[in-house]
Amino acid sequence: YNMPGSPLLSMNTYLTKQAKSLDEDDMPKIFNVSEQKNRSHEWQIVWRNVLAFVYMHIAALYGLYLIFTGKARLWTYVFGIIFAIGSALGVTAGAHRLWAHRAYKARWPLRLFLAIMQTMAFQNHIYEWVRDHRVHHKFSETDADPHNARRGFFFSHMGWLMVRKHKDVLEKGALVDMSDLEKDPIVMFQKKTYLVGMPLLCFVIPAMIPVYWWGEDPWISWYVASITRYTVSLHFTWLVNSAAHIWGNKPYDKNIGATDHKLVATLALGEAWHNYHHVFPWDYKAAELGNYSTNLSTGLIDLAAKWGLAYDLKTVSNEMIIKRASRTGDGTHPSSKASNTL
Ligand code: ST9
Ligand code: ZN
Ligand code: ZN
Repeated sequence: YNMPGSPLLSMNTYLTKQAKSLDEDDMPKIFNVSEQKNRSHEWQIVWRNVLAFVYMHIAALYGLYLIFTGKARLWTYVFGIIFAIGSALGVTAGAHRLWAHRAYKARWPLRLFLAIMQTMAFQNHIYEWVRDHRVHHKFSETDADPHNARRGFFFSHMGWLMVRKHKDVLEKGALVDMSDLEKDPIVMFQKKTYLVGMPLLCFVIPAMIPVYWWGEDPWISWYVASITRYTVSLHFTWLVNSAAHIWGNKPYDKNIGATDHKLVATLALGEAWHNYHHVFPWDYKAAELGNYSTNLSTGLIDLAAKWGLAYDLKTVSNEMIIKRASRTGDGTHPSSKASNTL
């Protein structure tokens, strides 16, 4: 019955072909994909960090309760806010714009000042912060991005700090040049002494100042000026990696994940004009729009430049910005017709 050309034979060949293609092509692919997925996106939880974050958040909720029920002294509030802003500037004007992006140059007294403030912020030492951040820019929203926003809000916000890094982060991260930081004695000194400097500057000293200077209760000082101040600052920072990679406008490049988010920009002292920043990372203002109220970090750098402590400030011409916005923007840039007619 199996005459060439008979329907049965063609059915046979069809089935064999199907089975073969499943065996040899599809099946291994299916297995590979899921295997790879499991291997690469597996959450290898680091319990030490999870426990630390759980303690921090319970303590910060208690601290917020102390704050909102008016249990702390007025000066403790003022001090907490000033300390939070100072430490944030060490991250934004220091680790971020100066060291990660080389958007301007700074004389050593300013570098020392920024390194001390960055230590107060405990967001890892400058060298580690910069390495992760350079990798974030270079391999944005891929597995090599340490806080890859494609893995969702929680992962990019804080989840990435509670699991082992994806192998691509380590492999591709190794390609990033860090030799400029290795030549900066202030950065290397901070790295070497971080395990002593950080706990003192981020937790012990800010808890002691209110006690010794205006007689704050040590218990309240610890929860308000240390833990809550630190936890809230971290969330404001983390929003740049989560919210400003998920929600907001894309005036300069609609094809990337990073967005301009005015509220987060204000809270993060100018660091969530993030669509702009990913397109023009060398601009010391990290923004085109907004002013000092939505970009306090630019205010500090401008002041330092006035005093001769910062120099070679890099920026981008209006012409270049408008050209780029009209070529790749989403139409929300002030120069675009779409937004003018809105
Ligand atoms: C924090 C950082 O919160 C926040 C950063 C935010 C960034 C925001 C950016 C936006 C702009 C700025 C906005 C500022 C706004 C401020 C406003 C505030 C009001 N490349 O890491 P390990 C290699 S920190 C190349 O241990 P594991 C390297 O060889 C919070 N290589 O990986 C390394 O060895 P070594 C407090 C890399 O084991 C080795 O791998 N800190 C790279 O997977 C091992 O590295 C914490 O919570 C790379 N990028 O562990 C601690 N990375 O270092 C969190 C690694 O010797 N960290 N390698 O050279 C950890 O516990 C661990 O890193 C881990 C991963 C568990 C997360
Ligand atoms: Zn980003
Ligand atoms: Zn950046």
